[in-house]
Order: sequence, then C-alpha cells, then structure tokens
Amino acid sequence: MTKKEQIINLDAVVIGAGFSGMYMLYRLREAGFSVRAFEAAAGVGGVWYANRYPGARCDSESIIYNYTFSDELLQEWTWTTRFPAQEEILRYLNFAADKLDLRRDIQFNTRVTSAHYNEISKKWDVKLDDGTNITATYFITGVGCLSASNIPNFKGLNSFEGEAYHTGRWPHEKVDFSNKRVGLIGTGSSGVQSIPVIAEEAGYLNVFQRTPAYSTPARNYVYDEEFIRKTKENYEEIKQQIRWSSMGYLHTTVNNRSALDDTPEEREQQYQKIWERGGLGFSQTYSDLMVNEEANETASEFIRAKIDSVVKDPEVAKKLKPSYFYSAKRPVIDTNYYETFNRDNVTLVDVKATPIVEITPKGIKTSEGEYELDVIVFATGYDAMTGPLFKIDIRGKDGVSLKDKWADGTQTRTYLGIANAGFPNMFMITGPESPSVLSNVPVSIEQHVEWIGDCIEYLRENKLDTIEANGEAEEAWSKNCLEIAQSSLLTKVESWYTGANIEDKPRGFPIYTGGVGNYRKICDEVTAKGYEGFTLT
Ligand code: N01
Repeated sequence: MTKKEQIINLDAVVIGAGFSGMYMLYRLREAGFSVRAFEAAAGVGGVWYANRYPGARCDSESIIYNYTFSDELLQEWTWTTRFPAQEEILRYLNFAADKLDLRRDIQFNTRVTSAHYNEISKKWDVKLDDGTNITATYFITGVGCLSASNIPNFKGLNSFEGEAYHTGRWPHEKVDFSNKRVGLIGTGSSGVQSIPVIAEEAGYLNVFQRTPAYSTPARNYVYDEEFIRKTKENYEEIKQQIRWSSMGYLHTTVNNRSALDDTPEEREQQYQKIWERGGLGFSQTYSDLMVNEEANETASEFIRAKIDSVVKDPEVAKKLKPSYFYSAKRPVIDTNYYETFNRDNVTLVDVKATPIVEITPKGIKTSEGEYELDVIVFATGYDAMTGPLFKIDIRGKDGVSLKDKWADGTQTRTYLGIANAGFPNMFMITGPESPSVLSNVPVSIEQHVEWIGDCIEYLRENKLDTIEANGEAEEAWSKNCLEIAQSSLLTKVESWYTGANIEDKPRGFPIYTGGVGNYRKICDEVTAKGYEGFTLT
C-alpha cells in the first residue's frame, strides 16, 4: 500500500515537538491514548531548534524555564547560568525527550498540511506532507506563538547577491562574519541579543533601526552549587509560586504603590536597584507602570538617561532613545547592547528617518544612500500567534477554516485561548487569547497540557464523543480579553502583540493579560462546573 492510501487511526494528533508538543504527547500516552506528534524540523526543540542566531538566549531565568511536572527531570537536570543559552535549552529538551522516551512517537521532518473535521465520523482527517492520511479523535496544536518568521516584503528582496539569514531560521553551521560587512535589520529581542555578538566578529556592522527598543541589563551569571542545591530542595515551593503568579516568574511587583507616590530621588533609587538586579523585573518596579502614563514615563525616562550615560556620541544616543510607553512593546534585556554603539565598527542607521527603499544585489538602499554588504541579517520578527496556525489548512464544521473565522478584521475569537466554537475536539496549546507570550511560556504550556489532558480523560470516562466551545462563551471570553488589555498601556502602542508588524493583519490583542494565576483559576472553575461554556455530546 502506498503512503497515500494508508490511513492511520489515532486517538490524538499533536503538531510540534517543542515544549508543548513533547509534554502533550507524554501526558496523553501516559493516560493510555494512542498519540503521535508531527514535527517539521529534524529534531525536538521547536523555536529553540530554529533560533540559533548568535547570542540567542532566553530571558526567563533557567530554573523556571523547564518542565515542573516531573521531579525526576527537575532533580536530574542542572542549569549552568541565570539565563539559558539556546544551545543549553535545546540540550535540555533533548534530555527530556530521551528521559521520557518520546522519540518513538514523534515523526520528524514532517509537516501537517491540513486538518479537517469530519462531522459524520466526528473525527479529524489530518494530512501530512509525505502523503499520509490520519484520522484522529483529537487534534491538538503545539505550534508555538512565535514560530512563523517574517521577512517584510522589501522591494528587490531576492536580488541580494550576498548571504541572507532570518534570526528565526538560522543555519545549523556557524555563520562566519569575520571581516565581513554585515547589515542587520530590526532591534527587537533577537536584534538586541545578536548585535553585540555579531559586532565582536564582523568587519563592519550597520544596524538598521526603525523603532528603538527599551532595553535593560540582563546581568547573566554562572549559578553556584549552593544556589542549585537550594533550588532543587525547594522546587515544590518554586513551582507553586510561578503557577499562581501574575506572569509565571518568581519576581513580583517590587513596590506595591504608584511610581508617583515616591519623590524623584526615591524613584531613582528604586529604579537603580532593579537595574542592578537585572532581568525582566524592571517593569514591575512599581504597581502602575503599565496602567498609568505618567508613572510609565518615569521608568521610560530613567532608561533614556541610562542610554545617554552609556552611548558616547549624543546623536547616536538620541536615535537609540525610544519615546513610546516602556514595556508596551515586549521589553528587552541585554548584555552590552548600548555599549556596542560605541564601537568603531558599528553604525546605527535610523530607517524611520531614512526608510529602506529596497534590497539591491549589493546591499540595502535607504532614502539616503546604499550600504554595500556581504551579509544581511533579518531580525524582523514573526507573524505572531495566528501565523503558525494559519500555515495549516484547519477546517471545522461546515468546512469553515480557522483563517476565515478570524479574518473579519476584528479580534481573534477563542474560548480560553484553548478552544474554538465550530472546531470540536480541537485544542490549542498557548493559543491566541491565553496568557502565552505575556508569561513565562513553559508555565503556561504545562497548565494548558494538563487541562487538555484532564479534559480528554474526562470525555473517555464519561463516554462522550465531542467537546466544543459555545459561541456565546467565546464572544464573552474574547471581549473580556480585549477589555483587560485595553485597561493597560499595552494596546496604546503598535507592536507584534497587536498585529501591527504584519501587512494587512487585523489588529487586536490576542493575549490574556489578567495574570497566569487568575487564568489558571478560571480554567479550573470551568472544569469544576462540568466544562462550563462548552457543549459535550
Ligand atoms: O522580533 P520583533 P524579535 N523595516 O518583532 C523591525 C521573543 N523572543 O524576533 O518595531 C525596518 O520584536 C521592527 O521594527 P518596528 C520575544 O517575545 C524572545 O526580535 O516594527 N525594520 C523590530 O525592531 C520577542 O518580543 C527572546 O518598527 C523592521 C524588529 O524588526 C519576540 O520573540 C529572543 C521592518 C522585529 O522585532 C520577537 O522578537 C528572541 C521593516 N520593514 C525573541 N519590519 C528571548 O527570550 C520589522 N522591522 C530573549
């Protein structure tokens, strides 16, 4: 029989073998379901398999950037530094895959091309790019929120005769920058991390910046043995703390008061203290930085003053200083980012003032002139949240595609960011309108996987065929999600959160910002009320 004729029957199909897909596969397999994960890449790791650019490192602290469901994994793995490098995270995920014996149920180098719900069989018909057809009762996406890399549609994009790379699709071999003229477009997290490292090696680096980032120091360091010992002893406590926290981190609001309650001198002292501490906690120096414009300005101004104090050329410093609300775009943490602009081999090109006109065979042309380059690095980000889902032709009842459902120019509509009305037995791990990217993602992933696993077990125990989100529950959830976001400064700045970085993408705010702990409580209540907001048949 050819692969095309072969039909494989499974209880569940999982897409992806990153943090999400790996745990989902394990959770369902342990519960006795037949399940397979399909992964487009050649190995496990998801975004950590793909994001191999120089300087790639996570900005969640290592000890909370791992699975917490298995004591064995927690005790046997030891992180080396405060912020884990891409290579170490990938090693960790390979360790987990081996320990949990996952590979035998993962098919690598395989893309799921379509998943259509069959209303007669009440199953999902799933097609793979190798021609295989699968029918599965449950269809679960673990595709990540930031896995659909985006290169803007620059005129002449393909004419460049040198080497070109996107940070999210980095080659597995080392890219040699030595003595080369490098142009890097984009100053988000990927750009800010890679710029100092590439500058060390390149002959010359031109940084093409459209919007400056607010970056605060990471202050990475090597963990000492005593810290690791205490962490391993206290994992249960750490686990509970991050699960019920606001964003899945250990740091919480430092001062439970408005920034405006302090005098300028007191504020300076507080900001300086958190600046010294490093990491992502700066936005939590005061309780109102993300809701009060005036309070936010005090933090923004502190960072601008730091840029002035580090960057020697006042004209360059001026270009590097952002003017929008701090942390409304994803905040960045760095190692020597601003310092890099003091180097003789680095030039900042302000492409807001002099936009990129086209990519030419020789380099990048702005409205001011042409920059001749050997290498272009696109640190230009992702079609976030919906992008990875839209790469697959997903159709629910009446043949309606997910793309069509969300294409009406308003907010994406989901129930809890896990399920969709019209798409029975489909679950999204860290889907749109869940805490996902505004949380320490593994914490959110574990919560989703466990909720979905429990739900599927409940259906089996109660001999139920399907679960589907109700339209009204979905409307209410989406509305709630948007309203919470709109009560903060997050929706007041254009960013990849709002969809503004992708041409013609409907604007919204597809992230639940009410807090990881609150969200967990809501999901638990839905379960406790017999899956309130869902129809079970
Ligand atoms: O992407 P981004 P990223 N012309 O979208 C610019 C996570 N992450 O890959 O702001 C010129 O943030 C764009 O400019 P503007 C993290 O959640 C985490 O850096 O649109 N420039 C921006 O400067 C992060 O937020 C980690 O004006 C153009 C840049 O490209 C998310 O992934 C590490 C342009 C894109 O920045 C995405 O980060 C890496 C154009 N036409 C990523 N189009 C860690 O954990 C876009 N740009 C550390």
